[in-house]
Order: sequence, then structure tokens, then C-alpha cells
Amino acid sequence: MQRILVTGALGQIGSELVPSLRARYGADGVVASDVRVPAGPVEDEGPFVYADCLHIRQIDDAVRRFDVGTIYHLAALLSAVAEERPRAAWDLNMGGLYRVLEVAREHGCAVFLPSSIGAFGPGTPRIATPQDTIQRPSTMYGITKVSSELLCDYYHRRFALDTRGLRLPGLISHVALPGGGTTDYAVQIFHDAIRFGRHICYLREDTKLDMMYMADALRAIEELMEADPSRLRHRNAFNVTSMAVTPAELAAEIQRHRPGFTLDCEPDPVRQAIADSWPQSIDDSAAREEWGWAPRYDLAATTREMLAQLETRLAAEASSGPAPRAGRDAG
Ligand code: AKB
Repeated sequence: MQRILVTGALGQIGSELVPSLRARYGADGVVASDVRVPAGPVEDEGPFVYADCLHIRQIDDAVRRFDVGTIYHLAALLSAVAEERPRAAWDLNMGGLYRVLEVAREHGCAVFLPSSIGAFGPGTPRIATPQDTIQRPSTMYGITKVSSELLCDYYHRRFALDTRGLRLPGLISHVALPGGGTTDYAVQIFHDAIRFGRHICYLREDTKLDMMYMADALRAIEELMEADPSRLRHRNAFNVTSMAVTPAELAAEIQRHRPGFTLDCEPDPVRQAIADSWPQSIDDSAAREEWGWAPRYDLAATTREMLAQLETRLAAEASSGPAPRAGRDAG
């Protein structure tokens, strides 16, 4: 069986997608790659290769060497950091994808690409945002995401490449921290609740955005990649969601478990403006109809899991281990 290559494997999604794919397809069947120095289970439990997706030779070598049939291309800059470094964001998000698609075309690989709710913009209907609608994002991140969706569709139409993608909402996970996104507060709030009993949020308390627990996101990725292609009318990229929440609602749910927890909001103009340009909730009926998507974690279940998992881990780390790593990928 041909192997899977995951780029950006040490980021927020990759840190959990790689072990999940290895559990499904075998440790040897999934090659993790990143531009950072490996230290941890992702690289200990199966093949790891240093590959910078801005260097086509490095991706090509990895694909040849490991006989790769599918690439999960996660390496990207997230929204807030992309706004600070628009040129780097364009170079990595578009240049990396273009090279991955070219290698995939050469070797006939399937490609998964995470798009984002950031692919929508201020002109998009903000409530129950449809699958097919206006996409005129006002951020560099959004521009790269909508361009990526179009490029992946182009490679599918023009070269019959099996490209598939999801418009992921903010991802809530307890394994790795996201790095440089607008929805990152929804992870940090749990760490702060446990460590300090207080979180200072960089968004207004009524800023509603779509979120998803990582276990649901991993299942969505895997189910989409295994879906019967004849049922896919859309490919790049499907709306998916589990919940639409505000910082105030998330804090209220945490307070059900930790009554002393407090939330203060000190909006950061850049991230607030990004959030205000994104949908408040999205309609994922195309994903439900075309490949049977259904979320399992709502706000209550996500909060319960996050607190339980993090309490155990942070307690263990307080006596010995390292802090969670910051990621560099979408989601
Ligand atoms: C971000 O906030 O940039 C990401 C995303 C929703 O794409 N989490």
C-alpha cells in the first residue's frame, strides 16, 4: 500500500492527525514531515522526514523515497500571523501548495488541504453561511485560502487530481497549541482556566465564531478522504462545523465546572477585525449530504473533555514535562 505524507506534521492539527492516521493505516504507512526539529511521539512512532514545502525537490524526494500516494498538506501560516507577515503568508500558503500540487500531479497523489472559515469575508452572509456563496475575504490569510480552494479545484478539473478539502472552523485541542490564529483564545482559555482561574480574551465577549473539537476535525478529515468520489459534488472545500460560540458562552460553560473562573475582554484591533469579517455560523449541509458528516462534540462535551484531559496533563507536566508546543498550521 502506498504511504501518506503529512506536511506541517508538528503543528496543531498534525500533532494529532499523524497519530490518528497511524492508528488507522499503520505506523509505517504515515510519513510525518516538518521544518522543525523533531522531539516527541509524532516522529518517534513512525517515519519522519525534514521537508520544506517551499523546496519542490524536498517534497519530491519524500514522495519518491516513501512511495507516497496521498499528501495531507497542513503547513501554512494562520490568520493573525498572516496579517502581520502578509508576504510570508502568501509565499508559504500559496507557494507551498503550488509545489505540493505539482509533485502530486507528477506522481498521481491525492491531496487533502485544510481551508478555513477565513475563506469568507465581510460581504458573505454571516449567519448559516452557505456552502456556495460570496467569497471576498479582506485578510491575507483569507485570500490565500480562497485561492487555495480554487487552485485545488483547478488541479482536479484540469489534471484529474483527487483533491479534497474542508473549511475548518477554530479547532479546540488539548495536545498542541495553535500558533497565530484568530480563534486561538478558545484553546488558551482552557489552559488559563486551569492554571490561573482567569482568562483575558483578545476578542469581544460577544464575538460568535464556529469552533470544533479536534476529535471531530480528525474524523471529518479522515471520512472526507475515504468518501466515495462519485458522491462529491464539492471538493474544495466543504463547510463543516460543530458549534458557534462566543467567548462569553465558552466562559459560562467552563464556569459550570470551575465556578470561580473569570473572563475579561481586552479586544485586540487586528484580531477583532479579522473575527468580525468571518461568519458567525456556517451551514454544513453539503458535507452532511455528500459524505455523511455529523459532529459528535458540542460545547458541553468539548468543555468536559478539554478540562479533564488538560487537568491530567498539566498536573503531570507541572512536576516534570514540557509545555505544549505552538503549531504552524491551519485550523
Ligand atoms: C485561525 O484562527 O486563523 C484558524 C482558522 C479558523 O482558520 N484557526
